[in-house]
Amino acid sequence: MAKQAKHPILYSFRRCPYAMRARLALCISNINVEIREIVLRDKPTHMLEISPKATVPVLRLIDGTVIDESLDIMIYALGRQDPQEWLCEDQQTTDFLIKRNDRNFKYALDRYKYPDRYPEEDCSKMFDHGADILNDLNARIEKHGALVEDYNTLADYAIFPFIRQFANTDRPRFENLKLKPLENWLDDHLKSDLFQTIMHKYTPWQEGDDPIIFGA
Ligand SMILES: N[C@@H](CCC(=O)N[C@@H](CS)C(=O)NCC(=O)O)C(=O)O
Repeated sequence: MAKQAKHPILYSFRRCPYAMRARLALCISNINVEIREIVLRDKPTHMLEISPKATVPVLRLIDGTVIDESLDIMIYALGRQDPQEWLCEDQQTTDFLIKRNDRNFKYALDRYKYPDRYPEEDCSKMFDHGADILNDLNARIEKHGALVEDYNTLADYAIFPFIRQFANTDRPRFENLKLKPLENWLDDHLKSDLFQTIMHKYTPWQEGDDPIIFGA
């Protein structure tokens, strides 16, 4: 008989912004999971069995339920425990900002960062498309202190890993946008204990390894 898992299992990839947002929420909600760092080009068979769409993050609960969308993992974790009130009242703005990030901003980010992957497309305007969204985020932060409320909520944590990638692609070009409130907001996230914790480096998991508990 298969051994009963003691903890939920999280398949994760350190540098993936979707996996980062899932780890942020799991960490803040104090849910201990067995973390299995993967290599994208050599995904574990068990992960592919439980989630054939083959993207990280994937969370498998002890009862066998599989959650394989990063935002759903965040909402699951915060539904269990939400000590910093990331789930705020303004769900409409939160949904709008996250959807725009996951569709429009990610689209521009991929093409700005990896134009070689899109040889048929003209990627020359992708920095500007991303920057339009950054301008809007900057205005919101300038007005409220964070994206939705006057403190960081779900939208901030779901979005900043993507802004990090955009900024790191060409730091001087990003800084040249002169979006100080956004830059400070990003720096605060990157310097936070929470971010340091979720960016711990794990050796890729292999079948038979002893469990490594994340968040413990
Ligand atoms: N909608 C998914 C997207 C996850 C996603 O695309 N993750 C990337 C890594 S950043 C991935 O696993 N890609 C598969 C691959 O590169 O093989 C989510 O929010 O969880």
